[in-house]
Amino acid sequence: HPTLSQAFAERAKTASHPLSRYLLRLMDVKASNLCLSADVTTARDLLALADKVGPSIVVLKTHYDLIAGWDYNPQTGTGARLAALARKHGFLIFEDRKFVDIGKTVQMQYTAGTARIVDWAHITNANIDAGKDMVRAMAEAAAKWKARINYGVRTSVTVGTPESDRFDDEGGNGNGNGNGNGNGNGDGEGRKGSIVSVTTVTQSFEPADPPRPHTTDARGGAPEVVFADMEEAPMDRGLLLLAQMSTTGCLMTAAYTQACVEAARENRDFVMGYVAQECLNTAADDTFVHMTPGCKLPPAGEEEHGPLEGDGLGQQYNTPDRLIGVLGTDIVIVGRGIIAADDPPSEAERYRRKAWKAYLARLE
Ligand code: 5IU
Repeated sequence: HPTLSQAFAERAKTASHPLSRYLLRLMDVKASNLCLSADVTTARDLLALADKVGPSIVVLKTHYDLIAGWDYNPQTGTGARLAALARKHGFLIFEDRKFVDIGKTVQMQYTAGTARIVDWAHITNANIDAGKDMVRAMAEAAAKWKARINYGVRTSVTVGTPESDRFDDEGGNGNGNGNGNGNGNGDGEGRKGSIVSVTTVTQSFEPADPPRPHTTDARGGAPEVVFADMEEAPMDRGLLLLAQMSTTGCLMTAAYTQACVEAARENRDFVMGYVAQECLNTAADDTFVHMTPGCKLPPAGEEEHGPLEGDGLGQQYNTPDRLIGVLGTDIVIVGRGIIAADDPPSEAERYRRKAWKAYLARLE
């Protein structure tokens, strides 16, 4: 397929999704096609790791639900702090949530509830076992979120202490953001369960304005320092379809994978691409991006002897060379290969160099 021999910088011009165009350009500027799977267990470790490894990666993959001490505050919480690190170092945040349910439920899980994933994760993913309509449901939810974040008027009602639940006038669909974090009436002084403040937040972004630095941290955005020539990340959200998994005995059939390809083509303005084990672009106008987990390198200095060992729990590994050069993925996702190393930042650099070399070799 043409995307296999095309430079990321070229694909950045033609990709159908605005966030893919941004990501491909970022990959070119940072010379990186590495995603860190930040599977650590505390919010403190997650933020420290993101800050240290940030320079080497273009995507940070999270599982917010395995993080102890995740702070849900939309202004100052873990999501907002990750988004600030994403701007500082230039990477996108990918919450590996693997949504799967009826359309209405995934809309609510994506935009509301505890974590309000859409607020801080540029990218998330979905398993489409429940049928293709749920992709459209998520696209709709993201579009609504974007309209609201850009020029909405919101009223948020803060109940109880800042840590307790919040609700708003839209039945839990709003952002709950703004200045209503229990201030105005004395931070945290309110009794649990009583209304301590009601704040109307009016935002004044013009719809036609080019993106610009935001005052709210929870939105993701462009790198501030390291890659000052990159414009602001577009205020878009993207979805990756879970087309194939890396595990032994994976039950996803070829028909399921093909349904993912069809769903992607039908939702080009929301679906950026796939989490898959090989390139799935086949039509001439497919511009999807592929990310692949199950990636490891043999220890530094050791030659590769045959297939890499799995983790004993179903995970199987391939080298960046094989995933990028032979199977045709774009971005490799590495977790324990980096996290369990003595020095994760330098190990991340080793993975970045290998994966980038494999990409350059593919262009020849
Ligand atoms: N992950 C996989 N395989 C998949 C999918 C997701 O391993 O097919 I979809 C996730 C699980 C974990 C990370 O968060 O990617 C891989 O971590 P390790 O590199 O530590 O195996």
